[in-house]
Order: sequence, then C-alpha cells, then structure tokens
Amino acid sequence: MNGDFRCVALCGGVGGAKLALGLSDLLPADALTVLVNTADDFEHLGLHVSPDIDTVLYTLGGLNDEVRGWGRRDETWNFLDSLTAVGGEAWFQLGDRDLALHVERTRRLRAGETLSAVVASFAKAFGIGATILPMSDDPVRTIVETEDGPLAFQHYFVRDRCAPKVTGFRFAGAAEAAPAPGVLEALAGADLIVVCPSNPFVSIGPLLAVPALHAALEARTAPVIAVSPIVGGDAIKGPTAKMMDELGMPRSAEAV
Ligand code: FO1
Repeated sequence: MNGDFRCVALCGGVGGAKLALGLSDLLPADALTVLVNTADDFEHLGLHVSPDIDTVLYTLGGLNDEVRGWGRRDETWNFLDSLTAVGGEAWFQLGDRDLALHVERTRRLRAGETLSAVVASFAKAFGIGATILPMSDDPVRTIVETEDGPLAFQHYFVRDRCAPKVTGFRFAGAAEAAPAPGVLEALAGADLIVVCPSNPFVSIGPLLAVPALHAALEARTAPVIAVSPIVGGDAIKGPTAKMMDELGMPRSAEAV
C-alpha cells in the first residue's frame, strides 16, 4: 500500500466502531478518516451527549468497555447513584469517567467551538492518529416513528429499550445540515470507502440524509465496500433485524 492510500469509513456506534478499530490497526494513521453519525446526539441533564462519536473515540483510544459496548472501561457510577438519590433522570447511564467528555464538550460548544473541533481535540487527547469527523457540525436528530408516535432516538433506544414497533425514521435538520469541514474533501480523495456494519436505518441513514454528503458519495470515484450488520439472518447486536421485520423487509444482507 503506497503512502498516499486514503480510506474513508462511514460509521455509527458499537458495531461500526469495531470495524473502524480494525481499519485503524491495519492502516497508517494518516490513511484513515472515520465519518461518524451524530443524529443520536441529544441534550441530557443540560449536557450535549454524542454517543456514536464517543463510542468511536473510546474504541480507537482503547478506552471502551468491551462488555457494554459503549462508555468507558473501569467505569464508576458515583454520579449516577447520587443523581438517582435526588430523583434525577438516571435512565441514561452516565459513568463518572464518561461524564467528563459531556461536561467539557458542552462547555466548548457553548463557548462557540464546533463539534468537529471538539472531536479533533478529544481524539488528539486520546492519542488517536486517524481523523475522526462528525458527519456535520449542524444539529441532526433521528426521530423514530413508531406505532405509539414519534420518539427521540435515545428515548426509543435506551429508555424504551427498542420495544416500540417502528414505522419509519426522520432525521430532523438533515436537509439543512452541511457536512463537517473535511468530510467532502475526504470523500473526494478516497481510494476506498467502507460502510461499517452499523444499523442502516439509524446509524448510516443519517449520514446519507446530509444532502452534500449523499451527493459526494454518488459522485465518488472510489469503490465502496459495505459490511452488513446482518449475518445469517440476524443482527450481531442491536435492533437492526427487529426494525427490518417491523418494516416488512427480509433480514438479509441484500436488504441492508
Ligand atoms: N446505551 C444503553 O443501552 N443504555 C445506556 O444507559 C447508555 C448510556 C450511554 C452513555 C453514553 C454513551 O456515549 C452511550 C450510551 N449508550 C447507552 C449507548 C447509546 O445509546 C448507543 O450507543 C447509541 O446511541 C446507538 O449506537
């Protein structure tokens, strides 16, 4: 592989981050750019939480909890215990080490920094050589349409444990969102584009909903390898297969 090979990976949370880690193990640091879904982001307890970004940062930084799949290894939960004791919203588990990212990201965003600048700073702090880019610095939020009405993504995924039957998805803000700085350049300069085995609906879908990002993929010259999160008719992890059933799709890699 010569020195100017460039790979761009499209990634969501846990499943995708594992392949991004594999690519970062194989490729020289400056050969890999990871474009990460931000439509799972939400404001929680006054903090800006970016779950897929943090999963990629922790995974490539060697700090992730491999059992849970999200959050930090060697985590402690004193904050959450104290929050519970005073009747705070504890359904979304924020560990003590993890909390630092949300507090510091929120502070910097409120000070006017862009999400991509914050992500680049955290990636550097974690010693990550690959370039980690949020899909956009503009707000995009996944709304899960269900038989019981629309749900914010984390309410569907965590609070309601993916139980409601999905009827569709919306990505609020996507039509107006611009790709983050560097995203279009990375795609234009890619020798290979990899779609990681993330949930096609709520992890890869939002990326493709950003118009200029979608157009850049359509205009690509590089080959694309899409790795299916469905193997042997089932999802390795998460609600992908259940969503496919509820949307009347076959549980197949082709359908993905
Ligand atoms: N997922 C859960 O199922 N339960 C949680 O309490 C939870 C907390 C959490 C905190 C920080 C973070 O970065 C991720 C967290 N996740 C949790 C995972 C998260 O909801 C998903 O990883 C993504 O949104 C979907 O990929």
